[in-house]
Amino acid sequence: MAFAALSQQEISINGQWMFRRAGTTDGWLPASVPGAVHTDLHANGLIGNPYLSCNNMQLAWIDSADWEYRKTFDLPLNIDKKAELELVFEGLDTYADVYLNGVKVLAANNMFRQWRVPCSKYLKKTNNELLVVLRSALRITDSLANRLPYRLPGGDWAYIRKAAYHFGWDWGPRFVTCGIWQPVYIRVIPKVDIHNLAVTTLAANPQKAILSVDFDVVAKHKKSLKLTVSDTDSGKIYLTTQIRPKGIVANARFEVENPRLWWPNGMGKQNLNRFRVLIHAGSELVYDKVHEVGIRTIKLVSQPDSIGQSFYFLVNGVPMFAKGANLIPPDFFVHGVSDSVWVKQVDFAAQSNFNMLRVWGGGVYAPDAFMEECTRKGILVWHDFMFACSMYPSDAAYLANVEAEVVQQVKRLRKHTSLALWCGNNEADEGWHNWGWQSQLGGIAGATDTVWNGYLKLFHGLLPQVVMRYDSTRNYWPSSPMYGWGSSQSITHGDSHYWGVWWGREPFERYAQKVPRFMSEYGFQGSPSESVLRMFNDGQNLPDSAQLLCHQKHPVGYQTINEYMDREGFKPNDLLEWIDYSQLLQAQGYAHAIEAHRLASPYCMGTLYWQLNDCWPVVSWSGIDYAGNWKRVQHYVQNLYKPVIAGAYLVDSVVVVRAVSDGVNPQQVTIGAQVQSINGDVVYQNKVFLTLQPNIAVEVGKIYFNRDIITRNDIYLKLFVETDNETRFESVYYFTKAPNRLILSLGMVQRIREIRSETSK
Ligand code: BMA
Repeated sequence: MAFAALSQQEISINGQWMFRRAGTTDGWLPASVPGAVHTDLHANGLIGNPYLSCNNMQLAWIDSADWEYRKTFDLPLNIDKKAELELVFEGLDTYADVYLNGVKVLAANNMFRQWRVPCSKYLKKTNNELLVVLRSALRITDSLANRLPYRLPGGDWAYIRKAAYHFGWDWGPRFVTCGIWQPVYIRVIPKVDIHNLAVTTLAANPQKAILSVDFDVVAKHKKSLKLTVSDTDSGKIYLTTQIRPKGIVANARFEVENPRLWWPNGMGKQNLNRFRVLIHAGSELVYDKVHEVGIRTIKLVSQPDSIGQSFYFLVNGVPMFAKGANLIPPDFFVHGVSDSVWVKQVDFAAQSNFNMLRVWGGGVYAPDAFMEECTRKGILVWHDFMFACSMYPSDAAYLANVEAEVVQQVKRLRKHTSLALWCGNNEADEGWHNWGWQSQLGGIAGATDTVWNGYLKLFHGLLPQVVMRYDSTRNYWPSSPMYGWGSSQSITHGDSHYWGVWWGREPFERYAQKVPRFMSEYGFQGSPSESVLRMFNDGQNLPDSAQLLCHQKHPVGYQTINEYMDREGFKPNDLLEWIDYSQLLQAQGYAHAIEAHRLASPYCMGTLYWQLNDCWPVVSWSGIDYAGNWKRVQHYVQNLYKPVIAGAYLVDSVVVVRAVSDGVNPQQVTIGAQVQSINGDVVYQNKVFLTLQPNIAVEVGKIYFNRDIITRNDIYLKLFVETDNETRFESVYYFTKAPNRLILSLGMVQRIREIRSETSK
């Protein structure tokens, strides 16, 4: 992952470095930059593969040591003697003291920041030595925590600016690793240095769009700049103007007549404009780059209404039902993955009919390559700032560090058409109000006020101010969810994470009763494919295999899966059946939820399940396992995220069929229902023709049965949707708890949701 593409004026210092444990006389060993100490130790054969067997439980010693990395390099011969140079680290994880030829030039303390150090005066032509001493983040965390009279509720990751998931999560191992995790290079500083140029849409309709060009400029002289924007393909010039930067920021506007608008996946085409942006200072060309930009407006509508508070996205003024999932880093050692691994996630999303991904706040900020692919594929990105499941410090030094980080990240990411929303954090507000955090602080005078005021300063002050200042076309949402799942407002106000299913052990049917305005998290674990399980299992069966336990990070993960299996009447005889049934169970759970959410639109306007991907081989909530295999659930999701779907509920002995279309225009459809036995006897069939209005779910009809039909385990109901004489969607339901095996073997099969009349929608 690279935050900036290297240009010719940059001298790469990546590749092979040397490393050793600091404070020892151990020999230097080869290391890779970008990299992490765990992967370097593994590459040298000093530890086992952290992802296999139970190795993840034995590597904690690495986290409490300091590590040093060294590289010698020459400057290229053709470098201008008078050139001003800077040393750039695109990312250091996390506490890094940097020495260039013996002089300390940097003390870094934030994994999410780029660091730039003027370095001409320290450099020689040949034999330069760069030394990076990485201090144990764990020990620093402890010393920072001990300065306060209380431990902040949540987790230790809060004290430092490092990916929270490194401290262990319920789907990931704990490696509080360190490393030079992003590219390093030396760069010639141009006389007029342009950064963070973004072309964004301020307003757009089919007749006209107003766009803004924003950039930072650091210049030795105060010459005004000439900015030109043209269309790369037609050559048409949209703008030529002289501008004077205000401080380091500059901007200008231009208009595009009859723009071809960009739409999310499923709502229209992802039209892109190729704007060539030129900047001249006097006669010198100082910037020349093509920006691929989709013209579109994006707005989060969250305002009081007759139900509570709405939550939906308007794209080009059209309401969008959001279909997608939450994304975690696609590899634990995220430095090690190329852009293609990030891009792959976007391909999965587009193939699964998504129009949105949420980049979850306990991971890392998304790389540009990921955002660009999202733009190309029509996937909007809900981007959390990197804060999750904790209260955070709010002293001046901490806030200044955060401010530098978020200004950089907002300025980097704002250029992407796919970026839809900035969200302050994951579940910190929920934790404070619902997880007993306040009582943890109860005994200490003034602590609850101090911690909550600190929260307000950060998430209701600093972060929205930065968004407003540098990316005012995106909305800011302070915390996801707005209310915890125990509170009644969670289904009437804003976004919701519903964990009553899984964490609360409630039945899948509960999803139908807990339909929120926008569901930004919910989920259920399912086994990865057999090949991934075999990567870490020594061949024994559940639950006795030590390896299987080391790759299940939820405290009662297996018990929970097995309890739900039991309820459904699934009785696996061996590991293979367990894999199969657990995947079926997971698929059914998500199907219940997605149908409930979609078939309740426009009350509910979004469904993002937890979680799309894994960062190592593990049993988790993901739809796609670490090796990229789709679990059964992902196929269900792909089906249920199609533009028009139908779904069935059992209300007493009556089957109620509902349907919805999320297209932009009214849609003529045929909805068919067929009830038959596995022997092929058709008990019932019917078709209904109707026009569906966008995002307005309707009842299509009712099917009345005798109880003796719906208690048969050899009977199933098939629904299908036709548009333009083609079948576009199908789903199959069975009625009983332990269905006939032949029914289970049908595609997209799930237990019909039974609901009592008073709770039906
Ligand atoms: C959600 C996430 C993660 C967690 C998941 C499953 O709330 O935000 O914190 O992994 O629950 O427990």
